[in-house]
Amino acid sequence: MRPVGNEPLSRHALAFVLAGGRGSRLQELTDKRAKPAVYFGGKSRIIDFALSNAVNSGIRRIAVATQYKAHSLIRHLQGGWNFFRPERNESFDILPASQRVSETMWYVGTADAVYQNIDILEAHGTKYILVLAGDHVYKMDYEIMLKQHVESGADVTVGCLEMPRAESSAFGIMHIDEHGLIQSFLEKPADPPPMPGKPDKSLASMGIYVFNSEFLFDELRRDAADPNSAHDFGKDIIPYIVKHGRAIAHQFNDSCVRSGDDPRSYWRDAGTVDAYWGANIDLTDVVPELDLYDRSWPIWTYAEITPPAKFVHDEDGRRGQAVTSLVSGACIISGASLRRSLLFTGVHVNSYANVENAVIMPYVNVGRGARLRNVVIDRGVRIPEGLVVGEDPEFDGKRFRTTENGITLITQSMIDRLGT
Ligand code: ADQ
Ligand code: ADP
Repeated sequence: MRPVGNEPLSRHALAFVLAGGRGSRLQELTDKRAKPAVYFGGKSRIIDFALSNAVNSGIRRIAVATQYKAHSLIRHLQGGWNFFRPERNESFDILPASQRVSETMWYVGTADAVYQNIDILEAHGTKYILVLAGDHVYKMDYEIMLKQHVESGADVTVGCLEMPRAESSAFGIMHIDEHGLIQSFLEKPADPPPMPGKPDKSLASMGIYVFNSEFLFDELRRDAADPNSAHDFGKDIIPYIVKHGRAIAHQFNDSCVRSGDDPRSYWRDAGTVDAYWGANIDLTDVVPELDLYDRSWPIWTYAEITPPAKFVHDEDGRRGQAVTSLVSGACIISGASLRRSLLFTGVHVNSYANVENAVIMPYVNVGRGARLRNVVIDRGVRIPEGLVVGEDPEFDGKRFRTTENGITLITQSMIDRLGT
């Protein structure tokens, strides 16, 4: 298929979403699930943002590579993302690492995850392939990036953003010239080089790339034959193209969002417990930076059919109430008080409980009289009656996982250990 006339380029692109990584800085939140499957924003999982961006940008062919603890992720994808129709030239492929090439190999690195599926990608025959990371929360119109890629004649176009230098050593860091040509690329440097004239900033790769498909296949085959390669985009493929070809930066900013109801750009890694808590709690702001209510850029997801959230008095007449909070379907707040909190589906909060600055995943039960502050609570946890968290950091640290910023992560196995 070749683009004709003014047809959007997205119709000639396939989005290949890398969703196999653990995201170990999220600690126990990724013990049972990959980072892309971690819950975010009350109704969604992290991967829904990259997938929604793809669909909202007009892309109708998507492949998702999974590896680490993929069960929860695969069930989510099958439940919520199965609406593509082959008869309309649409497709949605879930590609678990399945030893398709050799009998002994899982996906070695991110490039290998694409390489092992080349035959499937060739069969789709799209002119462009957009490689995406499934583990960031952001809104971005990929059509704008595809356009730049085609107009600049780049071999690869790399999405990037300015980031505080102090936070950028977990990223690929680049230098570009005045035309956006990438002149150097360092994968996760211990001491990230600053941007010219901006000593506190570095230009970081978002881990998203646009390639012409044929060029990508050639590069992957070259890389696969290289015994010294880790078969990773950030470590191998991108640095090689920077040296031997034309790698061009696509800078993420407000102009990468189609001006709809909400023309502001938003991007978060949400890769640590602190960042994860912060990004979720920010949604309770009166005007949050990430507008989930923007109907011009909906975040699609698998949503259970649930009854409405319910707020009731308890038997003593105490009000069940929530202020500055997001409360999802099937939650019941009975004689308890919530402030600045985000509740996913099916959370029950019982009488005399007091909850503040809390991110609470689906189907948690908060027992009577519990006082919880500055917490992230994993799915299905049963908080015992009267538990107090967030008032004595030292004591919290002994029983749960507390972060530098004083956020406490609570999982069911930590609760189970309390009794012993
Ligand atoms: P990292 O984020 O550290 O750096 P990586 O761990 O390779 O890169 O993860 C990238 C994406 O691939 C994630 O979405 C992850 O879930 C997925 N993934 C990891 N291993 C996989 C595997 N074996 N199979 C399938 N999917 C896998 C990269 C780049 C940096 C860039 C950052 C931006 O290398 O240059 O700055 O992304 O976050
Ligand atoms: P998480 O990301 O929290 O692991 P899952 O989507 O895997 O979320 O769902 C978690 C819970 O769903 C499990 O603890 C289990 O009780 C239930 N569950 C697990 N497998 C299935 C299944 N095949 N069908 C329905 N429910 C399931």
